[in-house]
Amino acid sequence: MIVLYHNNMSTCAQKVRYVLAEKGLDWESVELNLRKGDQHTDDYLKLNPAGVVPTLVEGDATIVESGVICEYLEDRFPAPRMRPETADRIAAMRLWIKYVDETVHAQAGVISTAIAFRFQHLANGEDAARARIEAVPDEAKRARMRSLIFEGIDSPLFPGGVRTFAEMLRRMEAALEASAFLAAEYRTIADAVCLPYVVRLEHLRLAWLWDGLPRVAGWYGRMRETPSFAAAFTGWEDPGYLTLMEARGTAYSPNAEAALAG
Ligand SMILES: N[C@@H](CCC(=O)N[C@@H](CS)C(=O)NCC(=O)O)C(=O)O
Repeated sequence: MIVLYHNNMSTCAQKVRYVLAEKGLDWESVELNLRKGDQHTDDYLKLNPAGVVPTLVEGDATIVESGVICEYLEDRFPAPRMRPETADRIAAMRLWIKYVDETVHAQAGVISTAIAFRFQHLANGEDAARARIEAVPDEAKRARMRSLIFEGIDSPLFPGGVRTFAEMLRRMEAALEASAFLAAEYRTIADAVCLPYVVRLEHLRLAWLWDGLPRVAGWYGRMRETPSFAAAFTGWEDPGYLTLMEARGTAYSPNAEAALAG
């Protein structure tokens, strides 16, 4: 049995849920409340020493890192195929996994927290928010959280976040010139790992970022129509998060535009 430790709105969990759905796999859900800090308990840190979701457990195998988990699933359950067939295209798929993990993912945290999630952190007062920040093991991450939670869209980190997404979408548009999906003529793990960030932009009312990028718009439409989309995304959406992102995203969309222009 596959057990997935995850969170309903986590982008990295969405990637893995999408691959699980594409492969038609049954799995058991263990949901962690990331706002309460479930990811920092001793038991969970034994599974995932970085204290993040997702973690996949299958028998004796414990697999961390969403991109690695997706490839593990591809190796264990090769049908339907989600890896290109030639070495150069497999390399292209892996570059997407590396790019979103190393560059895009942190910036999703930047824009989501600056625009919307900071209000959840601050809901119980500044002291509670500070305590939550200090529980994060990584020093650089703590510094980032302080700036984003207390300064919001005025954080010096915010413009770089918006620019990263403009660049990601430009790269996607270029890749989609060569093939219907990001690394092949069919959906691969490259599509699964990029999709959550495009969904997040839409939730934050930043879909205007792909105005003028018709291939991205077409790709997103096709990805949304797959049955796996409902299984990985809409079926898990938290209405409270969506309302918050919509309200704050609408209010701050002009600031994001200004950040991009500046
Ligand atoms: N590189 C990791 C990143 C995982 C990650 O940052 N997960 C986020 C949710 S999307 C998380 O657990 N955040 C909780 C925290 O940082 O305390 C992966 O791809 O699995």
